[in-house]
Amino acid sequence: MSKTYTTINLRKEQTTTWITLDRPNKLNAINATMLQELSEALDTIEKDTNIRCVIITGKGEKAFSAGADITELQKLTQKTAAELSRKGQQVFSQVETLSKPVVAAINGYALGGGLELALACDFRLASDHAELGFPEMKLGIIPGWGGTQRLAWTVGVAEAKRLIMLGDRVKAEEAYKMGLVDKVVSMGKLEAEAEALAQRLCEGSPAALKYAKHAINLVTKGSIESGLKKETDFFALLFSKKETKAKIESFLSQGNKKEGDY
Ligand code: CO8
Repeated sequence: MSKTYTTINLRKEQTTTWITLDRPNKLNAINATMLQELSEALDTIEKDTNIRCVIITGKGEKAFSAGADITELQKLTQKTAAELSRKGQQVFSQVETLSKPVVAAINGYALGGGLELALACDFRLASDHAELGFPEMKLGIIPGWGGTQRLAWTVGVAEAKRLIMLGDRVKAEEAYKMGLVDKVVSMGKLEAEAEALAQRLCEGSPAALKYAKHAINLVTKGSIESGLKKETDFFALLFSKKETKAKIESFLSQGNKKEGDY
């Protein structure tokens, strides 16, 4: 646990470890380094029997994570897009299959890859100013880190199509009503609520929690494995299209603040 990371930071509180996505100036956008560091941190946490629960959050009050780092997406080819899609899927599957419960404390925007990370967690608490969504459509792409599969499993196919195909962004209260988050609290209470949930989880037997999580997750298997492969194929394919590059470039040069303007 002594390793120093550059894009995340780890904080141990008794039996709970906090992982904070730590690129606040970029709204905690997930770049390749962050994916790698998350993977290494999760490996360390898996092996440490003193850690019984994990909480993932974002630095600052603005964003959990605004998604994949769009400046890195700009350079992708069909081949490297497939590699990055698989890498993100593998890291988020590490979250999903970690033998300890993982809580997402959503402290602001959870968009695109940020929401995909939150969806891989076992529990999602959101601050009341958080906004969640999949803006990929405006970039001419689709969620590539498990979002097409885990969103549909979490909120159903109809809502998944609305959020992904229309790019509708939902506020925390609406996310709660549709089952996308488990509880909404004020920003000031988010940390304490996440700690309290982690404490309750730490009261459970580690083995029982591990097997309960594993067994419940089996409900998604079969379809998720083939779905993840297809998601990578489709995601990468979009990087062979001129329109994808054009949309990403246009977003980066002009910004895109108008909702629903694809
Ligand atoms: N990537 C890189 N930088 C980002 C991102 C991002 N996703 N989001 C925000 N930033 C940066 C901005 O460029 C800005 O940087 P700077 O100050 O240096 O110009 C800084 O963060 C602050 O952002 P804004 O000034 O834009 O803040 P606003 O409050 O005006 O707007 C928004 C907040 C609405 C969240 C806006 O930042 C936004 O729309 N961000 C992009 C959200 C988005 O489209 N996310 C989806 C990305 S695609 C994705 O996640 C795909 C996942 C699967 C990948 C599979 C890989 C193969």
